[in-house]
Amino acid sequence: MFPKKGASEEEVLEELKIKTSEDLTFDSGRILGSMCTYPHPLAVKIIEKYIDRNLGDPGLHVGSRKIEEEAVGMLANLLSLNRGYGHIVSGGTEGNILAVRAFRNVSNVERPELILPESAHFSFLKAGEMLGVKLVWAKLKEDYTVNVRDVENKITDNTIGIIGIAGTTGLGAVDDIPALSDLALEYDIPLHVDAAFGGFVIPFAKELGYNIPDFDFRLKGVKSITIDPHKMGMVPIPAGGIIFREKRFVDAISVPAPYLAGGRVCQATITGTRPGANALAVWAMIKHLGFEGYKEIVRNAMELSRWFASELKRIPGVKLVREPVLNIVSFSTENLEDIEEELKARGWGISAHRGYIRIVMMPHVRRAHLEEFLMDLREIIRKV
Ligand code: 0PR
Repeated sequence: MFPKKGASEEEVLEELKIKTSEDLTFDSGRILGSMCTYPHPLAVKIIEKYIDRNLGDPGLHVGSRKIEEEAVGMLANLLSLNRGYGHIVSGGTEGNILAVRAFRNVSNVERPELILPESAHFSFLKAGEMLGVKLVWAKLKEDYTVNVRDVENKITDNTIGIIGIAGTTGLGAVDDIPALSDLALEYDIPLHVDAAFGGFVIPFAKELGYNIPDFDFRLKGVKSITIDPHKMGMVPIPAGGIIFREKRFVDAISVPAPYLAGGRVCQATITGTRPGANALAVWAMIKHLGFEGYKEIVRNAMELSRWFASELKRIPGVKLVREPVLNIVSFSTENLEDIEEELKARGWGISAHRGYIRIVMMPHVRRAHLEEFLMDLREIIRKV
């Protein structure tokens, strides 16, 4: 019911406190299956300070618009591109939708088709439905990366784009993007890389010596990349990123908004009014942490996931779905549903809906939390 009279601040805050006490919080160490984390304190400060900035009207907030451009530029650099075009958006979903929209709009195809791995995130289901693009699913290999030969077999005159994934949602697997890029160049079809999760992991992990295939704009067939600061980038929700290699892709999704303060303004994003503060926070975190800072975050996350995977392997009845590539470890057990239920009853924030339990070593996840989790898991497996 919409209240007739307002309550005091204290009353409102108290009611919220009670109602949100049901939420799991990141600092509890119980959230093990999420791709989000508690944002960096500097990013939180920035959100509060610049909460009123609206990138939907860039003529009003000229400084913020330039900062967004710089943030996009730095993300492009991280992804091996001198100059990129794009936006800080609401998340990986919007990034992926914009890429499919751009590919569809630059193509001249009546019945557009998109080829994507069976492991693709469900945001592409939304993209396909909203944009009238038929999704053509490519099979996976035994290691859960896309079967490039199957992708090739599915190319037709109607193919408007190919999707590769650098860090799949379920397993953190990285597709053979170099091979997909070759294919894309050979058939002259644009390749979009969904690095919503992997974008803030792979560049640092490679630098640390982990053997992960190239996935970024170094590969000439890659025309766009989704990279989310609100996952491993330590920035508050909402903060996604979409970077295009060429301006023509952004032009293809831009609509005029001429009455806005900037005059002759165009908008390419799905959202109109959108938070400037989050784009500023992306900029600030990159400036503050730098490559070295993110590398340390990724070093911990990667080392923790290797240790966790080796511990899991020692538990009878537990099977890793595959060796971890990034900081995601997924495993299955017998009677998985019963085990999931019991883990949840003990307060663990996990899910097993894909037929396995996915643990993401986000920055808030510590070894002590995982040790406690392993103890519970061993005990439950013995019982069930
Ligand atoms: N692409 C990939 C590879 C993803 O994993 C995700 C999200 C997206 C795109 C879409 O990103 P947005 O959710 O930012 O639009 N993957 C996470 C997942 O499904 C999202 C998530 C995050 C789920 C935190 C739960 C959670 O607690 O696992």
